[in-house]
Order: sequence, then structure tokens, then C-alpha cells
Amino acid sequence: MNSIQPQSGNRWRGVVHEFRQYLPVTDSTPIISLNEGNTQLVRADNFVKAIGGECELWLKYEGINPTCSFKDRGMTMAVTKAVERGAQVVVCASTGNTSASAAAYAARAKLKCVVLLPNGKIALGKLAQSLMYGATTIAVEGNFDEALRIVRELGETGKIEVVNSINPFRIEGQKTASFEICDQLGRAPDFHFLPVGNAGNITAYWRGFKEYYAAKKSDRLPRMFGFQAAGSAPIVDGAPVADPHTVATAIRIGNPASWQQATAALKESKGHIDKVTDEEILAAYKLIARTDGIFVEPASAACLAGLIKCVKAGKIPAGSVITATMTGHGLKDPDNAIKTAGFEPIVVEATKDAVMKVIGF
Ligand code: AN7
Repeated sequence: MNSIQPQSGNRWRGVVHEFRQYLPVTDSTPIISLNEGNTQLVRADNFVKAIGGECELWLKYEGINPTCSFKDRGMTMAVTKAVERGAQVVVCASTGNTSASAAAYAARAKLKCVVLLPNGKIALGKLAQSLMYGATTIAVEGNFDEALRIVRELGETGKIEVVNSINPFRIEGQKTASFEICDQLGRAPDFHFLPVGNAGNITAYWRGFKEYYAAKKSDRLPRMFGFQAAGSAPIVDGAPVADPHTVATAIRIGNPASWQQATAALKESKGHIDKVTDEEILAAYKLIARTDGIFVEPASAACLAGLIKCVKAGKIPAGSVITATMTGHGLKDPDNAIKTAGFEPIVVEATKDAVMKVIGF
């Protein structure tokens, strides 16, 4: 079975089709896609002005992917390969976005999906997704790292395909975001900013930038700038965190699976990794919504908090071209949004006068 989608016209057919020459697929690979990728690269001048920066900031808005996070790029690849090799069950541990994506692609591929989530520590929208897509949803009384340990053990039985980013096909799919950035910008950025949790994405982006450069599709390599939440900053602190905590539950990870690859990306790219507090994350989260109309989840805002810190510290030369991954959509986490907004709906009686009074007329 090849793709069931018609191949005529200019319609975007998902990252595996569009970038197949850079990916481990053949003409007979049965591609499972929801037409992910091709996300906007939005310039955020108001935000830059508000933080006193003198750079060009472009946000790769990954929240508009089919399940509203960047994970879909890796998941189309991982589930495609799982189907190709005849797997029947996929499993992942997740802070919520990987599980949403795995559940959706598994449903489309008619595979059984099992997700292990840290009980009570994932955003509401993400939980809704895994339930709606029909995944067997298991809330583990422990954190992400403990759930991932169980998933690794399940993978060793040989009966279940693990679709966490320890699956190399996940990284392969996710690198396509770098290709798109270079295509959209007409060049590679000077800096690329992104949040770091399990460290798969920083690994993938760096690989993507390097491969496009080697293929002469871009003219330079960016410096990779990653940010962890202060309560879950193992790479910055140089040691695993046994009990990670942060309001940005997506990156509440104490022992990243791709730690070494992330360290290599930082070193090779002359990059930088730092941590930002929950207060800094929430301030950036609110600011980007208010200045530029871009609603992301708290984890995504960690790298914007990082940019604010870098601008203040004078680390960003004037005129730099910066891209930043907005990893997940703001609607994923309605609880934090409503708490952070700072006000509630104003209830009035159903008259024009009452509304005019609120407006101040
Ligand atoms: C919105 O879903 O690990 O450093 O299980 O959901 O590649 O892990 C999510 C990670 C950043 C960090 N932003 O990316 C999961 C999971 C958002 C995320 C990250 C995640 P990695």
C-alpha cells in the first residue's frame, strides 16, 4: 500500500513525502501522514521591541501541526517505519505531546497505542487528545523519567515498537523543521532557540541544519541556544534531577534521553544552554500572546524567556537573524492560560448600556 492520498497539484503532502530524499524511506514504504509540517514562520517584531532587542525574530509555529505540536514530524516517520516492519503495538512515555501525536498516527495506521503519562502532571488538552484518539492511557504514579524506564523495558520484549525519541526515526522526521526554516527564510538563521526537555528536538534541528548545509541548500550553520526550566535543568546543572518540577509540564524531565547528542550539538554549533525560572517562562508566555498574537504553551515560551535573558546579557549582536521553535499550541494547556491571563470574563446584564459601561463609554 502506498500513500492513499492523491498526488496531484501543489498540495503539501506531509514531511516524509516532501523531504523523502533526506529520509530513510523507499518507494514502497507505506507512509502514514496527517500532512504535518509546512508550518508558518512568523516574524515577531512587537515582541523584539518590547524586550529591547535589535534582532530579527522568526517563530516557527509548530502548534499548527495536526496534533498541535512539533511531535507530528517525528511521529509520521516513526509510525511509518513501525508499519513497514509489521509492528502492531506502539508505546511511549510522555509529558503529553508525544502521546497525543502517537495516539493520532497510530489510529490512522490502525495500530494499538499505549501511552504512559505522569499521573496528574500533563496539560488538560493533551490528556483529551490521547483519550479521543483512543489510546490505552496509563497514568503512572511517577514522573516522565520513570515512565520512560518502563517503556524501555517494554521495548526489550521485542513485541512493542517504542515511539519515544530513543527511536531514531523520530529524530529523522523532526529534522525536517530545520529544512523548512532554511527554505522559508532563504538562508539559515544566525541563532536557533528552542526549549529542551528530553533533548530530542535540539538533536534533530542540529542534524537538519547540518544536512541542509552539506547539501548546499543553506549557506551557514546557526548557533543552537537551548533552554530548560530551572526546576528541571539536568543538562545545565550537569546532573540528573530526581524530582523535576516546573509549570511547563512538557519539559518536566530530569534525565534526558538525548543528553549526549544535545551536548554535542551545543559544542559543535558554539551554542549555549541555560535555565529560566517559572516566573520568567510565564512572563514570556503572556508577552508573546499580548504583543504578537501568538499563543503557545508554557514550555515553548521557555526559549523566549531565554531570549529575553540573552538580550539583557548582551549576547545577541544587533541585526542577528534568530529563529525559535514554538513547540506546542497554547490551547493544549487551558489551565495555565486562564491562570496567567491575569483577569476573568466580566459578567454583565444583557444590555447595551452594561457593555458600554465596561468599555468605558
Ligand atoms: C511543547 O511529549 O517529551 O527536548 O513526552 O512537548 O525534544 O524533549 C515533550 C517535549 C518542548 C521538549 N516543548 O522537546 C513529550 C515530551 C514542548 C514539548 C519539548 C516538549 P525535547
